[in-house]
Amino acid sequence: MSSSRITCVPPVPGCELTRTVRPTFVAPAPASPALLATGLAALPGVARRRGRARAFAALAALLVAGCSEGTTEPAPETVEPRVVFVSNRDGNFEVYTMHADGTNPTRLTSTPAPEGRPAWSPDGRQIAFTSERDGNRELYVMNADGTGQRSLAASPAVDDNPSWSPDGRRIAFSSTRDGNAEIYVVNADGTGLTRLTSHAANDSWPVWSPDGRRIAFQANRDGTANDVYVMNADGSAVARLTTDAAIDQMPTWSPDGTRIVFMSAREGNPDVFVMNADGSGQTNLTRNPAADARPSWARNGQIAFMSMRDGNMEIYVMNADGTNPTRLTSHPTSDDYPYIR
Ligand SMILES: [Ca+2]
Ligand SMILES: [Ca+2]
Ligand SMILES: [Ca+2]
Ligand SMILES: [Ca+2]
Repeated sequence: MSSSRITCVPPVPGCELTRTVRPTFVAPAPASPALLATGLAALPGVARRRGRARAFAALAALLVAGCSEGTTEPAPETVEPRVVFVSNRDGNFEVYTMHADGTNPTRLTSTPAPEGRPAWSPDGRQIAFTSERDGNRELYVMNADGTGQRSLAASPAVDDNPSWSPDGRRIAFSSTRDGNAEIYVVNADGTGLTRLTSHAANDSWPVWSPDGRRIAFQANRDGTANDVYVMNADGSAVARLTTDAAIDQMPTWSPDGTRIVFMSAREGNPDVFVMNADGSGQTNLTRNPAADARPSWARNGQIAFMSMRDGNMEIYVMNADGTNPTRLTSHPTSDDYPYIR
């Protein structure tokens, strides 16, 4: 348990309060009677003159309208679960969450259609994912507990690979709505659709850098196999980061933005590689004869990925230098697309 400060804009005497943050934070906790009483004591004369009921209402309004979280500290974030993934263990592909040690797998979707490619919002309160429940692949967003599922920027084309901007306001994704896969950005409320790329090759798998200034992606612009590219968040200044003839794809940034982890088949089978954000220092982290793919880099430095090394698709975590790979799932069906935060 920890506490955080709530401050006021503009400053109001007595409005600064201390609140307890629960291990799993979903929404701001309602002020307790004790908290309200504490606050009332700081409002001179209110309770005496206007009566207890009206004073409580006044303080409640003050807490909503006058107080703003995050003016001195970031808003509280969800602690657990930290891994969202896709599995067909219940008959077809659905989105699940689990704790970072693999415990407490929880199914969030339940449709006859395939769901895929889940991505945490930066504050951990929402999950973007894809679903084919309306007949073709669309973007969806839901709360972290699976409630409130809604589609976003739907089109008859294939819409895929959502990635949140670090401020949580926008989602980058790929879509074939203009003829071949291009990268788009849309506001999290579905407005403001903007196309970022315009190239005859397939541009997909966009991932926002932690500082919000760049987007890494995969494309086959310079050959038949994908390579990893990076561009400014407005689509300008595209730069190629990998040049191997084999497939290089599925990039994800390190939490500090200095490195990019990706999948490459350059050593004969899919492995998880890491490189500096400028493309230098490309290094194989897995070196396993089975397929290793779809890495995701957690804030604590661990890298989650999918591997076939134990006979079917399972989810693993390892240290950022590739040491101590640890299996999180153990199920004969496919467990894939881990996104760890
Ligand atoms: Ca499904
Ligand atoms: Ca679609
Ligand atoms: Ca491998
Ligand atoms: Ca499995």
